[in-house]
Amino acid sequence: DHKFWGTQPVPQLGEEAPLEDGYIEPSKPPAEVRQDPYPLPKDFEWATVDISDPAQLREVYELLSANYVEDDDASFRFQYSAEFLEWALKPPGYFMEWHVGVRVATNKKLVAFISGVPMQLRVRDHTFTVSEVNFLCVHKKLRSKRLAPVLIKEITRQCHLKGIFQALYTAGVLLPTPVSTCRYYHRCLNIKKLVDVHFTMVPPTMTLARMIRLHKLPESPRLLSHGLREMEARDVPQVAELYSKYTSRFGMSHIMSKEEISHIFLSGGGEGPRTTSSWKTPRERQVVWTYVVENPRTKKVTDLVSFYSLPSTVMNSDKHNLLKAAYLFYYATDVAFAEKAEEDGHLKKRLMELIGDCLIIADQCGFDVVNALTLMDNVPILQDHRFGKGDGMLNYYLYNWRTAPLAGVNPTGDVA
Ligand code: YNC
Ligand code: MG
Repeated sequence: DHKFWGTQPVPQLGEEAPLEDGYIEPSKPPAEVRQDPYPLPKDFEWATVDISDPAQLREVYELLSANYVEDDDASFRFQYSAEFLEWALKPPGYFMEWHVGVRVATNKKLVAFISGVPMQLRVRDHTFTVSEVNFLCVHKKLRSKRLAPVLIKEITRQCHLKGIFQALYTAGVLLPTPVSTCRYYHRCLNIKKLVDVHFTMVPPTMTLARMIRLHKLPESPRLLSHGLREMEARDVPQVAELYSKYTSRFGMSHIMSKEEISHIFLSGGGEGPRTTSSWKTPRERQVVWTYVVENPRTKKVTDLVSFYSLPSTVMNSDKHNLLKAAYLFYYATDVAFAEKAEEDGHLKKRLMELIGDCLIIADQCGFDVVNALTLMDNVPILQDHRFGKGDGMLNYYLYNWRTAPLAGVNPTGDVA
């Protein structure tokens, strides 16, 4: 049983699907929101983390590098870069008060963290502002002391203080109650290294050489001749429209303003101007890679594809210490709106090309693996591009919002 989650405005496990979508508990007027922070165990104190201060950003980076999410066998641990954290935590309209830290009172060491950022979320036909809660982390030495519920209650209070009463979050663990569940898939690029670090293995019916051959990719993207290039600031209006139209096809989506489109697809660490027509600009500490296809004749942006960099620490290899992983992110194509595109297989064909080019670019940029989830239009593409089914699941949760489950995978991990 869930001593904490049982008290929260979330659907409880086993509850029947609601007849109507809506909140679970009503929003509170500002005067009724609790004004003082929740009490922490003695020796600890709350501290808003100022991510704009490089020293404090570094502290969050270090806390997460040593204590954040690991896979089931403790072989790999996410190693979000400081540039990634800054990109994720400072979208347009962010609140510093939603970057909540816990410090040791005596020496001020940062030992726990939780964050929220505001976003517009559409769930079926309702659109509302939510807090996207992420980076919940408690130092390994302070685990199982019920600190996590205090952090969650405090971020909730900070959201309420800004007039936000709904939230979106994801977790690998099963809690009451996912609105959708996705499985991770992995496209191996650097086979030799992935075998060395036991990320994958050579099947008994295969040799390493054959496995490498099977996963070999061309050296340059196929859609270059159709106008594939890096996204630039001038593309923002067209990308905003294409993104919004494409994602309206799904049951749940992030509604993005032009400012967010620009932040999400164009900012994020990368040094140097994005004004080149090349597709492979060497950039230090780049977080997100975004490409568009611009029809050379009409100058219309017809496609969008992106991925981000999220490396993992390799915990038990003496050959390698970092697994360089790219995660397939948003994409969109106007082929989806052509008549009968889906029936005639045009949509799948175009997505195969777009995602295929993503793999080629990630390979050329030195990534070891490309990861993707069973969401958007990914499912039929993954197998054909030699993605392998992973062990990891990602559950999506809504706080204080009821809706019937959204398409994803069933609990055994098979595509529904
Ligand atoms: C989790 N990931 O079930 P019950 S994902 C939420 N998300 O409560 P204790 C979690 N709840 O079951 P520990 C959770 N993991 O008794 C555990 N819980 O009701 C629940 N790991 O607390 C758990 N980061 O402090 C149980 O556990 C209670 O010391 C137990 O701390 C947990 O960022 C944790 O995986 C995860 O750092 C902090 O294990 C710790 O184990 C850790 O005794 C490694 O807690 C890193 C890690 C989680 C990544 C993520 C999303 C977080 C969402 C939080 C919920 C947000 C709700 C919306 C709030 C805003 C509302 C508005 C408006
Ligand atoms: Mg604890």
